[in-house]
Amino acid sequence: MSTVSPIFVQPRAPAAPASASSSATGAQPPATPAWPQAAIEALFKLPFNDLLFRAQQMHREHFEPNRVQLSTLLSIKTGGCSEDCAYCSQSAHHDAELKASKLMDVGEVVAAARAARAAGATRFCMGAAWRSPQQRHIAPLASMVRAVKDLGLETCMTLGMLEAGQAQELKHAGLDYYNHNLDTDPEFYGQVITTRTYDDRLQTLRHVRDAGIKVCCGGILGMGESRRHRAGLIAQLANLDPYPESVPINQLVPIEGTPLAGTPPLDPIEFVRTIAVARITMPRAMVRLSAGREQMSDAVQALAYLAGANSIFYGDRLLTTSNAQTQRDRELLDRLGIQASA
Ligand code: SAM
Ligand code: DTB
Ligand code: SF4
Repeated sequence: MSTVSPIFVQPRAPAAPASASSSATGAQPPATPAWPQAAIEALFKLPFNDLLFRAQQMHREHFEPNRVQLSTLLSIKTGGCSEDCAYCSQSAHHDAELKASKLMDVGEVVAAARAARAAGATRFCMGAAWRSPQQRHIAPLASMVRAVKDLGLETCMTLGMLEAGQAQELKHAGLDYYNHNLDTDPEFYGQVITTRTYDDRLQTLRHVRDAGIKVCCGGILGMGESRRHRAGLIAQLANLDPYPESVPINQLVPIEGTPLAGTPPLDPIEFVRTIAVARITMPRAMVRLSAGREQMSDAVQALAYLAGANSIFYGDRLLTTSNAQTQRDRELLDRLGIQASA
């Protein structure tokens, strides 16, 4: 028997479907949150088996249980970023050993996208180490979107903060998703990033939503935050109206030369709990088991799939660090009887 009242862990109102783009105001949390912080903290406190059972039940109501979507990442502009995100190798404020580079040519991007498609990916995510793109970058970025889409891949970009007009131009080129993470709880945010505010992030999310681009928004676990902060991050995401179509949950990849390099690793059970809580509170979202999989055992990844993760970054590299290798992923998915899906 659970010690937590089942009534206590119900949301105040049914969570908004990810597809229902009802609100013209986009990403602002509503006045009465669908998921109060206390209800999310109560989910975290459930016995692990009860939590995973609920998450798996929720997963089966909305998705094929044995399918995982594959996205491949490419860093199209690496390093030299003016932001000071404490986890990131690409910040000019830190001393990570990294070769900075300019924006790639469209031809190189298309070659990488072709290789990703051949390996089985259905979405191609292009990431740039910018605080925000300059207007002169938008035309080449739009060409990349068009060319990758022509290959039959879904397109995703993550470029930092976007103005409303820039989001509209990328939408016009055919951009399907924009990745812009809230990363952590608003209270903990200032300990990780000082060069922008939480509201800056929310404003870009509104611009993306208003342009009709699907939102990919999640965070990082294992930065030294508390469980209350993890619950706070999930509350922020789940109370977006509508909540994101795609929710990447990253585990910190500690990188030498960054302020978070020596952070003690997060308990893997707590990581899996967070995936389960994301699944329960955002039932129709694709929950992506993102950075940190290389460092995870097969058993922890299997638990994350059981908890409702149904998307991964697939390919030997993330942005500046290595990912779980393709061959290992193929073998693990095969051992689990999980198929790749669109
Ligand atoms: N500059 C853009 C931005 O910040 O939105 C796009 C690129 S940024 C690298 C994309 C996301 O990668 C970050 O928001 C963060 O969640 C994740 N990330 C970066 N470094 C990471 C690390 N060392 N471990 C885990 N996740 C990381
Ligand atoms: C996201 O949430 N995780 C990805 C993607 N969106 C852009 C990035 C992970 C980066 C991991 C560290 C690195 O390779 O630099
Ligand atoms: Fe720049 Fe993005 Fe890295 Fe922050 S996470 S330093 S914004 S590239």
